[in-house]
Amino acid sequence: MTEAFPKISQIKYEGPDSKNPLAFKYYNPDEVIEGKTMKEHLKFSVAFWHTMRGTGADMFGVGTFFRPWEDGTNSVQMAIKRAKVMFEFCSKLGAPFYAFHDRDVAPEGRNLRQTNQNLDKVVKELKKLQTDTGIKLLWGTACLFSHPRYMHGAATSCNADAFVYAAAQVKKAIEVTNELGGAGYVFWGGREGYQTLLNTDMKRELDHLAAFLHLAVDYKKKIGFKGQFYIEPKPKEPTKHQYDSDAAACLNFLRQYDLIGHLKLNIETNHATLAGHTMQHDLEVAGSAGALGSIDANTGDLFLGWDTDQFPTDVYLTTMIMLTILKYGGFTTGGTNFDAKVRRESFEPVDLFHAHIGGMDTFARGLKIAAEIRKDGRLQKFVEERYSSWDTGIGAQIEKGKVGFKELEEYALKMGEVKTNKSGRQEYLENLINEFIK
Ligand code: XUL
Ligand code: CO
Repeated sequence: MTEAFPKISQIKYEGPDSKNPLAFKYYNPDEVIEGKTMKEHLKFSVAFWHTMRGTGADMFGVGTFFRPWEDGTNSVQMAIKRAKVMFEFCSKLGAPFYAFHDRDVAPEGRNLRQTNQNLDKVVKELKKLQTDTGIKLLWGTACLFSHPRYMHGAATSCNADAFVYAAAQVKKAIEVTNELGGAGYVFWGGREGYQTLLNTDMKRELDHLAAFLHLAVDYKKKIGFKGQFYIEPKPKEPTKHQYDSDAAACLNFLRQYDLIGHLKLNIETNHATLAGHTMQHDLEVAGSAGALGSIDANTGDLFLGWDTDQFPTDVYLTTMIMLTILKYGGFTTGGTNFDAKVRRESFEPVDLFHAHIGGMDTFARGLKIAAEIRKDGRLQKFVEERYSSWDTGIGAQIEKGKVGFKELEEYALKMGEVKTNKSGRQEYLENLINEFIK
C-alpha cells in the first residue's frame, strides 16, 4: 500500500526555537524528568474514532474532511486499509499507544455473528500492525451508543434485549482487547442516563448498570484479562443526565454496588468542565480515592456549553493536570489519550499532525513545569504547613481516632477561642505558579 501521508516523515524533536510546524518543540521522548522519560510519563495515545472516523459532520452539515485513503465504503477491506493508515499516522507521530471502540475499527454485519467475524478479521490485522510497529493498545471499548438498538441506553435500557445485546458486544470487545494485549478497557456510559424522569425507573436502571459491570468483572476474571477496567465520567450529552456524571458520582456508584476495587476512572477534561468542575478537581477526587487510572486529553470552549473535544493547547491546564498526575505517582496502566478532534474547517490530513503535535507539546510543557514546581518545593511546603496543626497535639490525636466528643469538649473549654488562622495566600500561590509558566 502506498503511504497515506507521503509528504510527512517522522516527527522529530527540534526544541523550542524551531519554527517547523511538523516538529516537536517541547516533547522530547527520551528526556528524563523525575527519573522517567517523557515518553514513559505521558504515554500518548491516538483515538481511532476521531482521527480515523471523524468526518467533520455536525448538526448543520455533512462531513468536510478530505481523507484520500477512504473509498467511500464501510467494508472490512476499507477497515483493514484504514488500520494501516492509523498505524502509519501513529508511527510518524511517535505515539506509543492507540485506543478504539469496536465499531470504529470494523463495520457491523447483518447480525452479531457476522459483526464478530468482521471484527476478528480486522483485529488480526491490528495485531500484525502492533507487532510491526511496537505501538500498543492503551484501551479498548465497545460502542453502545450509535446503533438505534441502544436508543434507550444499553445496560440501563428499559428493554432487556438491548441489555443482552450490549452484554454480548462487551464480551467480544473485552476478548479482542485481551487478544491485542490492551492495557485497559473503558466503560463510558454512552446513553446510560435519561432524557426525562417521567418515563424512567432510576433505581432499576442503576441496579442493571451495576449488574452489567459485575458480569464484565466476572468475565474478565474468567478469561484472565489482566488489563485495568475504567469508568469514564460525563454529566450530559447525549442524555440530559448521564448516571456516571462526575468522578464523585462514579466512585459513589462503584462503592454502593461493591465494584470499587474493580474499576478505576478515566477522567476527560471536557467532561469534567461540563460537570462544572476543573479537570484538576476530578483528578483529585479520583486520585485521593486511589482510583486515578487514565486521562482523555482534550479541552472545551469557554463560550460553548457542549463537548467540543478540542485539542489541549493551554499550558496552565496541562501544568495543573500533570501536577496532580505526578502527585499521585504517575500513570501505571493508564496514559494520555487524545479524545480530541480537529475542527470542521481543518479538513486536510496535515491538520491531524498539527493537532496531535500541539497536544503533545502542550502536555510536555505541562509535565516539565509541574516537575519544576515540585522540585522548587514551595507549593508543597505551603500546603504541608497549612495543615501542620494536624501533625502533633490534638490534631494528631483526632487523626489517629484517639479522642471522642467528650475529650474534645474538655479541650475546647480549656483552650478558649480558636487562634486566628494563617492566610490562605491564594494570590501569592497563583503568582508562584506563574513564575514557572514560561
Ligand atoms: C464521549 C467519549 C467517548 C469515550 C469512549 O464523550 O469521551 O469517546 O472516551 O467511549
Ligand atoms: Co472520552
